[in-house]
Amino acid sequence: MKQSRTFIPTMREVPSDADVKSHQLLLRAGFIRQNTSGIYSFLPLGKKVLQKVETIIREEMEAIEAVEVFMPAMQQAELWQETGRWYSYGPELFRMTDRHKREFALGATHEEVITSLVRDEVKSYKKLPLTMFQIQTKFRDEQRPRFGLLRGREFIMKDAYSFHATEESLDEKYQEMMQAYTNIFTRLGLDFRAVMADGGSIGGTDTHEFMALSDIGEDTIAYSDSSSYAANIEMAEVNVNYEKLDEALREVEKVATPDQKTISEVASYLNVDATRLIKTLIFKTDDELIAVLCRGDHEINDIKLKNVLGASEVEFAAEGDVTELLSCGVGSIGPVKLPLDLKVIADHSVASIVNGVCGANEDGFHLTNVNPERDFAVDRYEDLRFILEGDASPDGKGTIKFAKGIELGHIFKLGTTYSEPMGGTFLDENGRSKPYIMGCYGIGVSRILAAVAEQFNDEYGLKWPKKIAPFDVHLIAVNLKDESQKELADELYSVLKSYRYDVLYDDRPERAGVKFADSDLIGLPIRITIGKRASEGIVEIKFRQTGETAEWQKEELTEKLQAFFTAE
Ligand code: 9G3
Repeated sequence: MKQSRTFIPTMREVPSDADVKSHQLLLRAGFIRQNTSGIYSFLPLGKKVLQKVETIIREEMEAIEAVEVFMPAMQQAELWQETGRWYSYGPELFRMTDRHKREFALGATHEEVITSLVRDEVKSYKKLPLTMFQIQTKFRDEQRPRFGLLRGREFIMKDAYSFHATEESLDEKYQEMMQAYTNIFTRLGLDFRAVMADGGSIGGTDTHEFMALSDIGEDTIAYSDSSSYAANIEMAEVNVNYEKLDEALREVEKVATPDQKTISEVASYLNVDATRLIKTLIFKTDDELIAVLCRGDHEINDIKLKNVLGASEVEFAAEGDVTELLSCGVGSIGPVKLPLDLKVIADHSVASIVNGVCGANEDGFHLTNVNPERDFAVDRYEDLRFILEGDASPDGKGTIKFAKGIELGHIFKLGTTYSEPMGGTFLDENGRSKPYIMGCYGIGVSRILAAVAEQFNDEYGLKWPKKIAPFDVHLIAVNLKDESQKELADELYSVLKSYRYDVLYDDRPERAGVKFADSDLIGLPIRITIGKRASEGIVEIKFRQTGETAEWQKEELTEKLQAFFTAE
């Protein structure tokens, strides 16, 4: 492609509203443009990377017998009403009505649509398993779209859905998807981890996320420094043996702690370690208030709490509810003498506290020498806290470390979560009607561009991995007014095209400096510069990943390029 004939609007200055490197560079290098908040256009370079990413995904999906479909974005509300999600999802789900006032959801995902398709056609176990996928635009009215393609409101997803007659069949496909995803992210050249994750409101059992390691990632990964254990911190189990101090139990004492509300304030005021404090929080679950206890130096993991309670949502009780319940502020709550009908659930660590400190349920006072079971009852002990760096790894091997990650893939075992309410059933070999057992598998295709840009850049610009670079070669003629340069550049352009290289030929009447700066910004794997030694048939080579340069004879060009592009 001749650069003078395409649309690559590069920018020198850093766009003010772009706050992460990937967003700044994808804008500056002319890959994308923002239309409005969370909504982007892919310009020629961006579209070419998307196509190469989609090709790799299609190859790996087809390799595990997933067949491609394309479903509508417009989804009749009735389908979402069948699963109840029309009512459980709020403003994040774009909704609209047609000219006849019929209601629609703008596709945020396609579980309902694919299940409605399959239930009308697949009636027998003989037609199972069946896996279908699409690469299609999704719409989610995110509260705070940010970081460009990393969190948009209109984005491209590969979403796959599988239908099975048995759990074993789903387990098998789930493992195949794990491997296919591993192949995809490896071929993209990404530094990623597959981590155990939480199914969230999607339900189902097992679920894994594929995280591109990045300090700007919104997710935190807890991984072992000496095993393959890795989990999203949301669901990382804590499997620690808390040693109980061998101390004589002392009498509970009420002490004045004027204006000491936070854990660190009370700990320093009473000169006790935060590990001695019993943090007491009042949560509101679907239908009741509940007291939740953990050690002062720990944080309650609300996702674990939701799963342990089997609630659809849990949140901190409002200050007003707490004052009404306990006639004190949230900073003074303690587990002693709580209302008998208030359920008390505690993290395992609380059981090992001896002569602890807690709120007196009276503003300005705390209790010391408080001992679980002697001074307050706990209905159940559970794993309720966020794992911490330094904790023992739950698999018993090594210590936990944290890393930040960008979620690029998420796979779920859905079971019958959708087939049941939607009447998606088949007849098994005994003629009995059963709901499909399902799985679903997503990849954030447009988000991949940003993740790769986060992992492959330097102060000069982007550095695309060979397999997904928008072009293979950037061919630059320093001075097209110089006959020998023009001649050699045109010759090499047609030679390289004849060898099926994707060439971006910078034939613009621009100063060499501008061409070089744009070339570094755009970040194609290899740059071939035709300059002062053109008459000798010698060209300058620059490898973008390493910055290394070389001089090649034009005769050896294709052979050396072959070696470069076939090298792993
Ligand atoms: C919604 C809205 C946002 C959503 C969903 C529904 C996330 C929703 C989870 C999934 C699960 C899998 C198939 C591909 C892989 C992921 N955000 N999810 O269902 F209405 Cl507004 O999408 N779906």
